[in-house]
Amino acid sequence: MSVDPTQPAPQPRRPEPRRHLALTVAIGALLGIATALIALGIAQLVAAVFNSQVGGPVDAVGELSIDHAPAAVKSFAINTFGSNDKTALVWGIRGVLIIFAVVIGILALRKLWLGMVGLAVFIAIGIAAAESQPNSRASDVLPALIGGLVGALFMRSAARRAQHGFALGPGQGGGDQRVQRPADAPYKGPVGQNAQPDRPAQSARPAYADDASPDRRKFLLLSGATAAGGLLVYGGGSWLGNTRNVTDAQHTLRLPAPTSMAPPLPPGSDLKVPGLPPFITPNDSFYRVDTAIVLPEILPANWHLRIHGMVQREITLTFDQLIKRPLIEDYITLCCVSNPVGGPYISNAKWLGASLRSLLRQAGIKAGADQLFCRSSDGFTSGTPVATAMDGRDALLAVAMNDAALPVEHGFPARLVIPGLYGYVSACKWIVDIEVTTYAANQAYWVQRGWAAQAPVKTESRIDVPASGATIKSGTRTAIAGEAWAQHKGIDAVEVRVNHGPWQQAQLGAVPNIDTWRQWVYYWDANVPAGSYMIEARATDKTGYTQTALATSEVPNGASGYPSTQVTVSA
Ligand SMILES: Nc1nc2c(c(=O)[nH]1)N[C@H]1C(S)=C(S)[C@@H](COP(=O)(O)O)O[C@H]1N2
Ligand SMILES: [Mo]
Repeated sequence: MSVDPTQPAPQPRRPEPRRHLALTVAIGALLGIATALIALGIAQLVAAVFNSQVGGPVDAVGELSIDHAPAAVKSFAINTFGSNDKTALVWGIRGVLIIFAVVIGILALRKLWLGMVGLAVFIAIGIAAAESQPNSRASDVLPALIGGLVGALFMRSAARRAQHGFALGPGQGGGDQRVQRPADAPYKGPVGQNAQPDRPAQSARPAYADDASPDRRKFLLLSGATAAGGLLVYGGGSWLGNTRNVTDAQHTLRLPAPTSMAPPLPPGSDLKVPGLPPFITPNDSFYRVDTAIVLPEILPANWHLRIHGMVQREITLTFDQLIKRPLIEDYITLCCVSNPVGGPYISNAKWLGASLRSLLRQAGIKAGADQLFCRSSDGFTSGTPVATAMDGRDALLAVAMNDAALPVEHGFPARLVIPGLYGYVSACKWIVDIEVTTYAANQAYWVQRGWAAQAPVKTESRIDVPASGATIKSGTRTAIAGEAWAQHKGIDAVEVRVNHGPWQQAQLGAVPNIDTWRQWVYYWDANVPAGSYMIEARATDKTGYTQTALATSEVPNGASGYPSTQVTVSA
């Protein structure tokens, strides 16, 4: 190290050793943490770009420690942190890393090469951890290597700035190069004016609080910005890597054949009326409703479902265990309580999943429990009646939809689907926790916000064609068509009327079961004078109940009323 000519001669004595020590630790900590963050951030990003299956160095070290941890440590972690054991481990590793980063930063402040050696040790550990994984590839050296290199470059430039800016030069017994002034010498301001005589405090300022040198300011700015940038890149890299891994996991997931296969769709379930949506909604056009801003990206390997609360035996289910259970296939129509009459928040799919009832039986529900309080990984909750889950309908812990793994936006890797209940009380996506409890004890997300705790689907119908505002030539045979639904009751009839005339029976499509919507069509000859006409429909379910004419809004338990469409008949 060359002697800096701008620095005054070293002083023989440290006037404030404790303060000095604190400053060294603080600057060293900032230097070390900024180095670690930028190195780990870049490493995480590189891992994502190369689509590493090992992840960034923190994940790799985590895996390595899981693989080599003694059984006692493992069971301690699982018992203490439960299904959060991996999260706890990763945070533990991050904590240890930060401590070492601080040590390396302090070392680098004293002697840059010492800091570099410390950093090299970390790069080596990162590389060794990545390469020791069974699924590692040659390119898995790159994250730690490139991250470490960027960290080293930053550390070199920042350490120099710190040494100059704070006069904590190397090889001087730690910071004896601080600018010293006789304690009673009047301080001259930066533009050389005399200090105010009534401001003696200025002359008593500690030397290292002296007017900030450009180097010091640069060091603080550089380290702060680098630390913040490192965090951002780390977050972005983790997210990107996870997204890519989840997409891979979805595509490579091999689901066992169902034990109970859904029958093929009966002919005529699709009436093929132009303008009617298909009987089965393709996954990419299935309606989506949730509170997630950032979709949960959960790897099946990291997924657990915990069933606890008022049960005889608590259960923690892994994804592998879930798909090894007997799997049931069923066509189920899902709809949202906030669907207005005639609205789009309803879709129909073929689901594959394990029986929720059989899982709950295994756990053993205690007397008095009436609510399944389901929690998703992002904190959303839904409350399902125990009775509905247990009454024998196909209440499914679903893993697939229309022969494919669940799309991320529909709950990958697992969600609930229960015919007959609105989604917010039955269809928890990204489900990770079921607490068997009571309605008195727990209020779910939308219930806290004024929606009903109990929300069976209302018997309803929708008119899709003709579109509202359509013009029909008088005397033209016109298809009036749509869907009707009363999940787990089944649709028995749909009627149509024009301008409050007599109700006419519509033809019904075929259905595979009572859990789906049902298409219907009525052919209208339109033998009427030119003018404006209102077409309405109403459904009757298999319990004999006809949907009410009473129009209500969606809050608190679903909209009701006849769907209608207004058309013009031209001469
Ligand atoms: N985790 C989670 N699950 C959720 C929700 C949510 O916001 N978060 N919304 C519910 C509501 S209100 C409905 S209607 C259905 C919609 O499911 P879909 O998006 O797959 O159609 O999911 C239910 N499950
Ligand atoms: Mo909903």
